[in-house]
Amino acid sequence: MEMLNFILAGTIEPGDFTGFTFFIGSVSMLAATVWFLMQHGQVDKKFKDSMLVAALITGIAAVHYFYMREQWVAGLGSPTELRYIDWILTVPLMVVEFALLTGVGMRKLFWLSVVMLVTGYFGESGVTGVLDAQWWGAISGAAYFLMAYEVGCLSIFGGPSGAVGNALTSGSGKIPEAGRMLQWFVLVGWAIYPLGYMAGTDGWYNFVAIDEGAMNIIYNVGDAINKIGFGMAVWYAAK
Ligand SMILES: *C/C=C(C)/C=C/C=C(C)/C=C/C1=C(C)CCCC1(C)C
Repeated sequence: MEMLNFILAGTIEPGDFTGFTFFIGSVSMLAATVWFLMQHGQVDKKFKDSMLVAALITGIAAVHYFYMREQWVAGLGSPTELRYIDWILTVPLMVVEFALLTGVGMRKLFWLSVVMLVTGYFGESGVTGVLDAQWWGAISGAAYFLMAYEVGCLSIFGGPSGAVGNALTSGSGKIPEAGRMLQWFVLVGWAIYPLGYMAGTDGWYNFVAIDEGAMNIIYNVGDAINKIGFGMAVWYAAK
């Protein structure tokens, strides 16, 4: 009963589509977590850590989504702090997924992800007052680009593959196939976030194209695709 109250507390007003996507986000993250944990028992030993990390990612997100929805339906606006706390925990765990799959060191990717998210938070929250959203966004975007390079996204188009990218797609079988999927997630799936950020914050274009409700919908869709999709790609390699 406690658990049910926790999940259902805070009524979503009719027509609050953003609130609805927070709700769907929390439930789908929870379902994915249960499923990844069940698959953990089925896969080969060397993939068990990967499935556990996949479950951790969606599990951490599920908890944050419950609270983010609470904040949103209470009329308290964008849950920016909870959002970035969720990301600063889950994105480095996605870096861990790369490392588990390839055995390649992940220090560089880890620090790039921290820079990407901390500067993104500064821009979106405006806490520093030092730079405008577009400049923090530009620094964050540079870190994102370097990450994409490092995991070999450019090699999709015949470009250089970077250290992690090399290890990810060399050889044959399911691991390089899954590696390619992960590269596509980073290239296309992760690009959803800077698009939402650019449309939802005041930038050099000097207008805010969408309201915070729409911005949160974009982030919520991005999270569902990337967090669940990442785990599915790893599961594909393990199966
Ligand atoms: C599960 C959460 C994930 C995969 C979050 C990823 C977030 C990003 C790739 C965010 C990137 C941003 C930029 C590249 C520039 C503008 C600021 C951010 C933080 C939205």
